[in-house]
Amino acid sequence: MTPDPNVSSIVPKSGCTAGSCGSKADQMAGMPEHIRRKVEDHPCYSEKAHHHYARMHVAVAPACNIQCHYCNRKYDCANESRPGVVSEVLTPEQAVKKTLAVAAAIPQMSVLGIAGPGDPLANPERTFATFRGIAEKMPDIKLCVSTNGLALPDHVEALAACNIDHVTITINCVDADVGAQIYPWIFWQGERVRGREAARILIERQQLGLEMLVARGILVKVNSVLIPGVNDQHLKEVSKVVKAKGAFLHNVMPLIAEAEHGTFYGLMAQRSPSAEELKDLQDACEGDMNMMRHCRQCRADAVGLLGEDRGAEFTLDKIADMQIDEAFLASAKAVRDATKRKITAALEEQQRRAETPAPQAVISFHRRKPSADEGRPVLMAVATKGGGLINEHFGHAREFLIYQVTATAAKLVGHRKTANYCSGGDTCGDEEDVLGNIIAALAGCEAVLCAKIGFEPWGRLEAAGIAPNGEHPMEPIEAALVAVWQEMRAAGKLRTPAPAQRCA
Ligand code: CLF
Ligand code: SF4
Repeated sequence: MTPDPNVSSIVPKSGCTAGSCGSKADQMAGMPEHIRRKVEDHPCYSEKAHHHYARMHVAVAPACNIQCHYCNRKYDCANESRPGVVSEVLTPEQAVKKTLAVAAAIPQMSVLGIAGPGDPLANPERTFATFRGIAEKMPDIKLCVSTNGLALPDHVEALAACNIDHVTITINCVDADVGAQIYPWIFWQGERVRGREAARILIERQQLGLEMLVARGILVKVNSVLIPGVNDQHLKEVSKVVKAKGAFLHNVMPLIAEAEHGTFYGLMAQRSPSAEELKDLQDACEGDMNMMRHCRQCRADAVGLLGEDRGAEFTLDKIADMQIDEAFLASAKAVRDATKRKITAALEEQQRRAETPAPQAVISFHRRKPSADEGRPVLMAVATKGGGLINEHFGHAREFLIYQVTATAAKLVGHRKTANYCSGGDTCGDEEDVLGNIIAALAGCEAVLCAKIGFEPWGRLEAAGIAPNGEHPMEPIEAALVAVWQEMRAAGKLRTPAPAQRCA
């Protein structure tokens, strides 16, 4: 099958163009208009969009047709969710009602995804009934699905008929010998198939499904779970193969294996990759493929911006009495449209500012030859609650975005989850040394930017060699990071080598 040239041509030849690796706005500049429209408000397919747009998942798909060694059936599909998380399974009718309620309350919501708790395409009636119900009531909401790929070729036509523009396939290998170490069995044509043959069939079906989707002009993201000692050496090859077949984006996610999750890998003490191993592999694949770095491995019933979970606000009992009629739908749509216009204007303004000529200090710095140390990239952490702004108090942050910053660009390279230091009340931190754990999580970073920060964390961060910075509240993240880099260089702080890198 021939890939749609419009899709494969937008996968960058190199992940880093013109030295501004993180700028997805630049990436979008070269995109065909119809592709740009597909990704500009999808929080997973566009790093820029993830600061502004929300997604929700509905857990309508309980069954699965394969077994992965990192999965325990008691929990959600670990191909897109953190293992150990359980979602309440909804009927398609309940799922449609919940989606209407969320889209009315969260006007930044642009995408409805089905990602579990089993495999959506192993539950085709429930999955497609949900998609049809939502498409009928809210045609402006993008529909998205994540699958292990075994049943995918059987459903490509139905996905296209539902106007589904975004499909994720979890592809952990393209070699059956590797696959046999990940998948003990699949359920195929009414029988349980085991071992290498199971992996061979699964890989064949995944690749066929990928080709069929690309031929239909559907954007494909490939998720891969990085399993040290099993597929870590192999994923670069996976990246090359799926790129050649026209996949749009590759998302390498770390294996999470804990004995208490009861998975095969958890029980046999298979280790997870370190943050540094994950980043190294993402960097290695980036030469060949457009890599996703902002995935939060969200749950099968996640609601909100990536990284936040507002699911508890929309349980079935809370939405049971909602009256949803034509007027309700029209007014929710009007609010969503207005929100999208606002976000688009804000992004255009950010882009305009980024394109204005660099200040004199930056120009003169580039004209004279900087020493290698002075020009080195710096890892910085950012506390944000969305909108692309530095707008979160240090003590309230539950995660920090990690950027690699140079003289002219800031590239998102990951995120680190932490407990929040001030959990309410008069006191911050506790005897478990929450602050110490946050500082440990920020190892390798040389600065942390936040809207505000208290005296105690300020002192301890400084003592740990991480410069606290509350001087850019409500400013756009990337511009503020570059400004801080310039300040550090001007102060001679970049003459010293970077601390031991333990990247996101
Ligand atoms: Fe959901 Fe997945 Fe669609 Fe996104 S999630 S079905 S593509 S709308 Fe996104 Fe969540 Fe990562 Fe998935 S952050 S786990 S990549
Ligand atoms: Fe579990 Fe998902 Fe794998 Fe099925 S595809 S076994 S639900 S991780």
